[in-house]
Amino acid sequence: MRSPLAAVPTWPEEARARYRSLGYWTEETFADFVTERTTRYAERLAVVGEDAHGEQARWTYADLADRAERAAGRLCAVGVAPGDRVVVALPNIVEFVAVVLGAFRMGALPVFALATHREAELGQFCAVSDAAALVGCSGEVDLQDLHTRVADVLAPYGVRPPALIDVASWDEAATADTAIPAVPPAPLGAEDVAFLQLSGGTSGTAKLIPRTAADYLYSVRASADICEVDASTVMLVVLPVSHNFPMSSPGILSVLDRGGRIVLAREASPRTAFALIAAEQVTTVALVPPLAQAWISSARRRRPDLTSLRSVQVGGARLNDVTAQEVRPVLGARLQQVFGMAEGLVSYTRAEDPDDLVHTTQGSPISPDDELRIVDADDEPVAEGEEGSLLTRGPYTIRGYYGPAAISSINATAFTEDGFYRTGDLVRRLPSGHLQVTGRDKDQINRAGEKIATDEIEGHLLTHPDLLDAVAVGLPDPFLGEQVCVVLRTEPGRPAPTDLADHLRSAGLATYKIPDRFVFLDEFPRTHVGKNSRRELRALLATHLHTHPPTT
Ligand code: AMP
Ligand code: DBH
Repeated sequence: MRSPLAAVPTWPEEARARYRSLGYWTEETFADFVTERTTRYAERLAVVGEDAHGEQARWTYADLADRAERAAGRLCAVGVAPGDRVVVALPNIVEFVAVVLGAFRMGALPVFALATHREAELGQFCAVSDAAALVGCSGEVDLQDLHTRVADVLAPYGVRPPALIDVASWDEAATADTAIPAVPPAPLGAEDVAFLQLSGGTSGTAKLIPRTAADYLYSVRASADICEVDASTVMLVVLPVSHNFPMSSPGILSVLDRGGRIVLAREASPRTAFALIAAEQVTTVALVPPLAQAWISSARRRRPDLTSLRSVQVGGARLNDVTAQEVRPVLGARLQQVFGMAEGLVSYTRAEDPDDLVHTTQGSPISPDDELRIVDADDEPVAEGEEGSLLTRGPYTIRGYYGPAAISSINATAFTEDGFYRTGDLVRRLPSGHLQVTGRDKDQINRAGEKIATDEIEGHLLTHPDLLDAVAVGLPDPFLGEQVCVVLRTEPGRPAPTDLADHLRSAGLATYKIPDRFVFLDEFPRTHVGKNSRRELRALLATHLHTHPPTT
């Protein structure tokens, strides 16, 4: 038996009652959702993509129900019980959908990791969530070895290693699946925590985001309406499918809600994506800004057949106005900007918005009951139209991160006393109500839409014996948005170490976090405060590197 879910800061009863009475929160659980939709749309095609063996799969909703049922049985077979956490670290393969719906079906809670995460990240997620199982796919990664490394990370904390499930070992063709137990109904209610999503830029303690069926399915249904998802929707997924954006904004869940079709791509290159769009008559796709740029420049050269494409969503990082204007003429589809966060709030430009707002803003929130405050450093509202820090609360925005006791101090600063989430984003609100994301006041780097906590990289670097200090800064990059730059100081007279990327890799850090640049300075610019404020130092270093670009 694993420990029960720790207590989670949640919406006060008054807010819950209001969200229910407004019809936002319903009694539908994810288990209900799986059963009802796969029955309702049984004959329709649900998921197209590669399976764990690299074979093409095409599953109807009935097939999906069957695969989910088997996945649930396989979870039970390794000892996963309802309420247990299951860390899912799969690439964009059809088994991802089966495992997640299977977990929902039996009431286990997926923890949405990435296939690119390694033991440093997976170990944290397992430790914080006390995960009963880790689901991966061997092939690109030696899963047994990774599992051993995760167990090594967990041992000092006295956390039992999770059971390992390798979806590549599943033999779905075998008829003798008698070893798979029958699955009892899931015991979760709609307002119980149903899964844990990751917060970008997870630092010292992994911040896991507890979402319920009531709050999440509200955002999914409302997103489906706003984004006009219906049975004719064919959604291509090129971003890592476990990210909140392709999951829910409107994402694969709204496609399943409406009986549309999901097309999973294992990689996001224009060549692969364009072929899939033509072959599967894809109608919509979600991209991060660097991918939008890459697609546009490739489409100009190749002139692919993208006639089926109706809308292209871009989000995860700020899209520049020039790229925004090129989407329709070059890709032949409507642009929709999406500004969202796994903690909740999602903002969309709407089909009826005038072009200039679609090109220059990140839209307006999903819900009339999303409460937004744009404040200064003292939490006082700024004048209308001015830039300020965005705080938000509402029917699908969490009131606290999940975790053992250590998380409560994080929650005390990440949320206001009256339950507003401090997004860490600087925004301005136009008279039309549209938001523009103008910057950030959190210690995070947004590299091509992947969020990276500066202190995570710094912490791992500082374990290197030759380094005295390390500060990670995001430097503007025309393609990535930001690149990861670390500024380092060694003992005077000591040579600069050359093995830092290897050092980080062997610490078990995902490759996307490995810095793009290592810059050595004899001295760091001084901050005004006597004590080192890392935030101030980071700002100074970013300015310094701007005016003295590194030559390396
Ligand atoms: P996470 O908390 O990891 O889900 O990441 C959400 C963060 O991504 C937001 O708080 C923003 O900082 C950033 N983000 C998402 N979409 C956009 C966008 N369209 N423009 C600018 N930043 C964005
Ligand atoms: O970046 C994100 O996390 C994000 C972007 C767009 C998100 O969580 C979302 C939409 O729901």
